[in-house]
Amino acid sequence: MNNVHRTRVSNVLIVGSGAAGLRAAIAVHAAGREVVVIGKRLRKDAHTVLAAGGINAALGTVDPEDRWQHHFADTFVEGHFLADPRAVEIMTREAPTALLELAEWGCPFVRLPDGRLDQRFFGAHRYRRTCYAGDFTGRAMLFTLADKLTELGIEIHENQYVSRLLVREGVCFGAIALDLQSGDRTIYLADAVILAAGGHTRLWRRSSSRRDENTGDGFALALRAGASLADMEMVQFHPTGMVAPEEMAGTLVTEAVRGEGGRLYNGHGERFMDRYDPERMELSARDRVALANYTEIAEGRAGPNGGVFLDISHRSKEEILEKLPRMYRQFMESQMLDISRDRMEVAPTAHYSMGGVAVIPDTHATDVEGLYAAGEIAAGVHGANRLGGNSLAETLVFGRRAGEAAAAFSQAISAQLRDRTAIAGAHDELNLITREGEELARPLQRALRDNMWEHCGVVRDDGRLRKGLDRLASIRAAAANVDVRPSSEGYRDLALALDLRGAIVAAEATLRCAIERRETRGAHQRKDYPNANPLLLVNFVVRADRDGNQELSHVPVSPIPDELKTWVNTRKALAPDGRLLE
Ligand code: FUM
Repeated sequence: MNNVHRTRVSNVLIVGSGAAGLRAAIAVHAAGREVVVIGKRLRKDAHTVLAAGGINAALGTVDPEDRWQHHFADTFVEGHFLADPRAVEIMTREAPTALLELAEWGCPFVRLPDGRLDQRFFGAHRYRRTCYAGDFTGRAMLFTLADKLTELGIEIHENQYVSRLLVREGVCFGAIALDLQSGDRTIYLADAVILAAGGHTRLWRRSSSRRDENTGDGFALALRAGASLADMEMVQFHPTGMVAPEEMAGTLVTEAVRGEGGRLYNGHGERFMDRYDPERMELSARDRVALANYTEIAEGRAGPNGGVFLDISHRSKEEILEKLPRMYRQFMESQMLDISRDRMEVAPTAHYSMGGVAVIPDTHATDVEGLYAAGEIAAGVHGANRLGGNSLAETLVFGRRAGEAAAAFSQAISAQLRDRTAIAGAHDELNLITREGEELARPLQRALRDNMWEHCGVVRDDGRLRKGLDRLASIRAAAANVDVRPSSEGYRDLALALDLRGAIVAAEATLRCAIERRETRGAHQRKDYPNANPLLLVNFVVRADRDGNQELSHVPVSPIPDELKTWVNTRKALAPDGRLLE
């Protein structure tokens, strides 16, 4: 049996090299603790690079009436009251400072002629509060953060696949990682670990994530370590993903297109949003626009490739090239389509995990001592529907907070005990999974993605969800017999098998929560329960027992502070459904 490994010790280990992980690393360093970041991909190629349209902060540069309390109210109301109010408060209060700090570090956000940061509209925001760098905002942010890490001398280890977090008597003390090129194993020992490993939206056939990212492995790692997951049914479908060519289907068409005036039409040439939200039209909330697009398609008013049309051709080519350069290139390169002249065909695509690892809002500590979570992997901020631009704000604000909390934890403990049995167990698992088998991981991953798309998509019902769970059981049985061998492609086979295992765990939690939430709320559209149920103002929580069996419970949503109720009620009055707070 192979138990050979290197050891790397630091005060804090960060799993994930996207914006949340890197911002956390800077905070740990600032607190005077040593930190190492490990990521599955290359240094500047985490999922954050795909975040396009912008990052929200109530700076009030374009609309001076804006306040963080308005941002709070927009986020909380459009999240259908399911978010943790404290988490929303922290994010909206601290986003301006976090964003200005990044601008100071050199992030090339677009500026007004007077030098202040420009802000554009995004869906369901009352004011223009989305700062941006063209339509490649995430990439600009990630590059700025990565350069800052270089300046500070913080190490990022690339191509590291974490197969297990190491836990001793309920305390996390590191992780085992496999180098995807060489197969070398490293035991990363740390006083505290921050998971910033993304979500699980690659588990749907149409997804805005790339191959082998956002596969739910972070959720599985956390659950197995003893943490709990919350609101896993809350998966955001972005209204506008590409539909063609087939290999690009699901790729994001940024909301910034609608922010810059883009209009939606169905295959009959009707501008249909006036039937769904006549006030806000294309700048309605994501859940509503996604459902509108889905409905137009499902009721037979689609275009030739099964989508609806997004049109920005009324803007000049110069404006499009300035504000939406990536979109221009994306359609030109893939379809030879000039979006300054022709309409884009689009359809909903799985985009963001709004549920995830349950954390304490202030510190982003999980239920496991020494384990923190930040970014898309963490639950709490978005409730049942995320506002576009809030994810990048979340990465900066809670990346910093998790980093500070993990550093403080590291400072406070007097000793960190390792557990040789836990380390040996992590090796055994990798050894056992490497063997000949009858199945291949890729086709099973595809089957899982089809299953989630068909049975747990934009619109759901009990029958379909249960079928999804049954189908998942057969995929799980087949996955036990997957062929895993080191190949010329490095240790891809092993990573695929591990990804599949994680994906099955994340999919099960999602299906179980989706079955249990017998109501329609935000992105969770139940055909058989078409209304919101006030009794279900709860967060569903998933835990796993020693054998991995998932158990579901629920807890009431935390109450909203009195001083924020008026802001929420004022905002609520602008959106017709739902209730005013007492
Ligand atoms: O459409 C977009 O640019 C996505 C932004 C977001 O999800 O925050």
